[in-house]
Amino acid sequence: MTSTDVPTTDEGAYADLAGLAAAPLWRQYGDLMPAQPVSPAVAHLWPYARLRPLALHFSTALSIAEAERRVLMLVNPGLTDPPATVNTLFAGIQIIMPGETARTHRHSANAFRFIIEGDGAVTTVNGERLRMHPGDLLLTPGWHWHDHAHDGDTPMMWLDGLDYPLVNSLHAGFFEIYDHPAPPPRTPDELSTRQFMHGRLNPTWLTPDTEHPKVSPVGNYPWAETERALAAIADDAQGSAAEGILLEYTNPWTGGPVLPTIGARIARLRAGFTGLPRRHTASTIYHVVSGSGATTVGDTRLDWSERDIFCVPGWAQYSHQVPPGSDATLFSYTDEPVLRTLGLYREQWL
Ligand code: 1HN
Repeated sequence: MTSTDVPTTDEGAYADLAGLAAAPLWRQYGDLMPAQPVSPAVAHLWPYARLRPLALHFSTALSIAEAERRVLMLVNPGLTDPPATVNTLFAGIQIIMPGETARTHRHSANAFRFIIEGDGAVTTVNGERLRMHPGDLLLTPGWHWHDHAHDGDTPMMWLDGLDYPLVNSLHAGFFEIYDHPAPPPRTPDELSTRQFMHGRLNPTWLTPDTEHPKVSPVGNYPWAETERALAAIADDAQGSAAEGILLEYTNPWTGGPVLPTIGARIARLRAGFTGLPRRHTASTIYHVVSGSGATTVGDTRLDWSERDIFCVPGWAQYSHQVPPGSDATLFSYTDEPVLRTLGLYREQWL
C-alpha cells in the first residue's frame, strides 16, 4: 500500500496505524489510566539464613575482580526483567572477605549500605575513609567515587540499597571505573560524620552543596548514635500507629531525607505491637535488625526474623505485628521522597 491509499476496512485501518508506529487509544485506555495503581511487584521475604551460606560459597568460588561487586540481588518475583526489588529500588547482599578490595567506581545511581555483620572493612567515598560496623548506615550518593577494602579477619556482609531501577527507567544511568591507583584520602577519616553527628549543631564554615541540596553531607550514620536516639525516647513517645517508634535519618542541612530518591528509617516496634493497616504509593524495603514478627501485605503474610529482608510494594495494604515478649527493630528504605517531590504521594488508612 502506498501512503495515499485509503483503507476500506477497520482491520486494514488498524494495520495501517500499526505500520505508522501509531495506536488507537480507545483500545488501551483502561490499562493506561487505571483507577488506582496496578503493580507487578509482589510482597516478598528473603531469609538471611538461606542467603548467608550462598554468599559464603561465592566468596571463595568467585574473585572480587571477576565480580566487580560480589552481590546477591534480591529480585522481586514480579520484577525480573530488568531485575529490581521494588518498582524503583534495589536490595542486595554484598560480601567482602579479609584482604579483598572492591575497586573504585562511580555511578549516577544513589546507593547506601546498611551493615549486617563483620568488622574491619572500610569504604572510601569521594576520598573520605569510613569504617563500617554492624548497624551503620553509609551513603554513596550518585556520582561519588567509592571502593571497599577489608583488613579485618571475618567475612563482612551488608545490605546494599540503590535506586538504579528508577535511574535506569529515566535513562539516566552512567557508570565509570577509576582506572588509576587509588588516590590518597582527601579528608581526615570519618570527618563528615564527626562534624554533623550531633544533628542540631552544624559547622558554620561549610555550606550546603547548592547543586545537590538533597544529598546529605554525612558519610556514616553510626549505629551507636542510632541506638542512642532510640534509647532516648524509650517508652515515652506514642510513635506511628503503623510503624511504631519510626525515626528518619536526615540530611542535616535540610532536615529532609538522606538522598534525593531514598528515605532511610529505623523503627522500634514494641513487644505486642499491632500496626494499623494502611497503604501508600511509596514502596518500602525492610531489613530486620533484631527481633521477629510478621507483616501482612494484602493476602500474604511475611513472617520475619533477625536479618531477613522483605518488601512492601506501593499501594499494597500492609500492617506489622510483633508478638509479646520482645521488641523488634526494623531498618527500612523507601522511594517516598520521589513521590513527594513529584506530588504523587498518597496514603490511606484502612
Ligand atoms: C554497586 O556498584 C555496589 O558499589 C553495590 O558496592 C551493589 C548493585 C547493583 C549495581 C551496582 C557497590 C550494586 C552495585
